[in-house]
Amino acid sequence: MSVVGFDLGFLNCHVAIARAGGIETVANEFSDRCTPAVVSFGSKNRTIGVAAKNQLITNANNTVSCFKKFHGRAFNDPLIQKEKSNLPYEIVHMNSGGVGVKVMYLEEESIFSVEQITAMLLSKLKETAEYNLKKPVTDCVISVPSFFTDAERRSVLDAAQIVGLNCLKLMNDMTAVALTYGIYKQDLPAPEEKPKIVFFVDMGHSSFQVSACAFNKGKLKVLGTAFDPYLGGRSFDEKLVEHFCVEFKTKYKLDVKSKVRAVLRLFQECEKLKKLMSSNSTDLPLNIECFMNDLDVSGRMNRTEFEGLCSDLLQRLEAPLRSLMEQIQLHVEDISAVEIIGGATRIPSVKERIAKFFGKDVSTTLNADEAVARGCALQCAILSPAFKVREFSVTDVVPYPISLKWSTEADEAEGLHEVFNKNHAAPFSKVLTFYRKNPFQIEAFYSDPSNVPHPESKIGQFVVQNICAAKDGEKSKVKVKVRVNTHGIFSVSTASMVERMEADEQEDQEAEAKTQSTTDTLETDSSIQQDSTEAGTQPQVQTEGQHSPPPPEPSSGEHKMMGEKGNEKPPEAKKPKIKVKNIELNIEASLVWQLGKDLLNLYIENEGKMILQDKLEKERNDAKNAVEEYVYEFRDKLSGPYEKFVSETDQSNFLALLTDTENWLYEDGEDQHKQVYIEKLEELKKLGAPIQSRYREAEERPRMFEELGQRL
Ligand code: ATP
Ligand code: K
Ligand code: MG
Repeated sequence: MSVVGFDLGFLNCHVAIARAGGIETVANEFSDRCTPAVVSFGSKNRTIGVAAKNQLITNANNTVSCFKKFHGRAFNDPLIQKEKSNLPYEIVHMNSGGVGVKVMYLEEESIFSVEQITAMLLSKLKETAEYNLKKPVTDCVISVPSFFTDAERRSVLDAAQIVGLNCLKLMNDMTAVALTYGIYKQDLPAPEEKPKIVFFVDMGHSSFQVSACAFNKGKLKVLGTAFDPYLGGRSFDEKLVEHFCVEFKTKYKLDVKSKVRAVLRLFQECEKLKKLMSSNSTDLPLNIECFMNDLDVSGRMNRTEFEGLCSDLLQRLEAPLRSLMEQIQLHVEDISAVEIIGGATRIPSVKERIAKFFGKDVSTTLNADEAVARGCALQCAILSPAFKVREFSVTDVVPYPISLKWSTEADEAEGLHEVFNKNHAAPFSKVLTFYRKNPFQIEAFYSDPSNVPHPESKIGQFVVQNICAAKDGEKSKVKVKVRVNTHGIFSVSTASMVERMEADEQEDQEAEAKTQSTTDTLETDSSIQQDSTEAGTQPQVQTEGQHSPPPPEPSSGEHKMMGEKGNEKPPEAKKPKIKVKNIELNIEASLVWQLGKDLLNLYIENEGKMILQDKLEKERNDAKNAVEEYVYEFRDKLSGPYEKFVSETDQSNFLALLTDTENWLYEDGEDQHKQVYIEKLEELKKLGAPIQSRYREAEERPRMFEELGQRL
């Protein structure tokens, strides 16, 4: 069992692991705790993370970045079409309906779905975790923005599956941060006391998210979330890029946008400039050598000017903050702290705007870059039976109201019901009861599409199969369990048909014994029957949350909320002599987003091959580098410390061989199989080893005597 948390950022990813000492964020092979979300394709291998970022400009067409938002979206999605024009690589329409990238890989044109690209990134993050944990990693918790819809979440889960990660939970960014904040806090109010309310604000590269959380000892509950999914650090970079494009047009007559490479370089320089302005309010230069047409360009900017350029972006900070205040119906005075995280909250004016809104200073007690990954690792530790961690319960919310629509039998009107309202506790399940003679279909959708930042309001269709009329020809009672699961994904999880029949006393007792575990449900059944209408267009809803039930919802029409399972009245003593049998029903789901088993298996197989290819290429390169290093080392030493231990002829022959080998490395030996390099090295070592051992002997013998002499 591994305990690992991954912050899958738009720009920057972080890995946190649990070790004996607690939770820590760990570094990759470049000793960097931040791994860029970049995957680059070459003629022999892929590079991922830091090494790939270095190829953003030199191998622009085959270096994939900014792909997080492709998840769960169709190629013709307006967001995708907008992004497309700014990407240096080509994106394509996958047969599955989603987005893919087209790159040159192993000297062939190759297409990879966004799930595959994220899988590649995850494989690097997994490798970082494995390297630090010194064992294989499977179990993990992965972060997603709280505004991700089911389609996006499913797509990220598919990516995790491709690299063999068992994602125990897709955790909302902000909830992970809240967990990091709360779990070690000593001063939280007792469970029955008024909770401590904290706001969390995150501005990353691609989005702005806020959440409000209520903390008591041992638990946190998310009260609400709000966001601007298109406002992030890169929006500020874009403003600078626009500004300099205009400036360079007049100053140098350059059409920057006509050259992808130039735009990319300008973006990089503007990001650097933006960061510099965070700690510096004076005029700062922007210089790019050989920018276009061999021209060096330069410009300048200062913080005040920058704030002017970005005034509309700063304005946009307020809407999500206001929306959240309205959702939770609290006053600013009720908020104990406003904690900010995310790289872009380092922009002074962003911080100031947030502080101004709340009329109080914002706190930066959390590590702005690592809080998400740490929270994910903490959640993973809580979920893992193998790891001891403080008990802490986390209740998240449903970000968008979810409604169900179902087909009905001929004489009835179509049914409609909002099964999860906005900010309903999650994960959560509810049992709905229908009266049916035939299979029927339930459609799930987001009932307030205008507030969902995704063009698809459908979630999926679920056909409840194998339903037939009861023995007496009447409608059968069908219980359908719907849930928002731990990943924040909706599903119709199970369905059963309740078959009732008269039973004699003895049989009745037997039946009771057999259905002991479902007694509560039986009791509920009889009360539902009393309330049910003949038409049965409205189902009865019974909550079965993994958490305490939400505050009672206003019940409308025949819709009735029942208490949490286990809280219900004990079965009445006198029951009709009726035997009840639950028959499990098949549910056929067709989801808006689904890769499908075959494709997933193909991707798993291909990822395995690519990992192997990368490994082989690395070994080949290492073997080649070993030859090169040997050449350089011996050339230096043959004319230095080894000189005394080799005859003149041997020395000059060896030096000649070294020069030949060096030349070979740049010519015929440039691109050979690993074995060729290994043999080459052996050949050199045959000459080098005797010299080396003569040297060592001569060097070490006197030293040994010296040490011995000192001891005597
Ligand atoms: P997202 O949360 O949208 O998926 P992310 O998690 O990858 O993105 P972060 O790493 O939190 O994003 O933040 C990256 C952004 O923060 C970039 O736009 C970067 O330029 C910006 N940033 C980092 N440091 C500073 C700084 N000192 N001043 C201004 N901006 C900064
Ligand atoms: K991040
Ligand atoms: Mg982030």
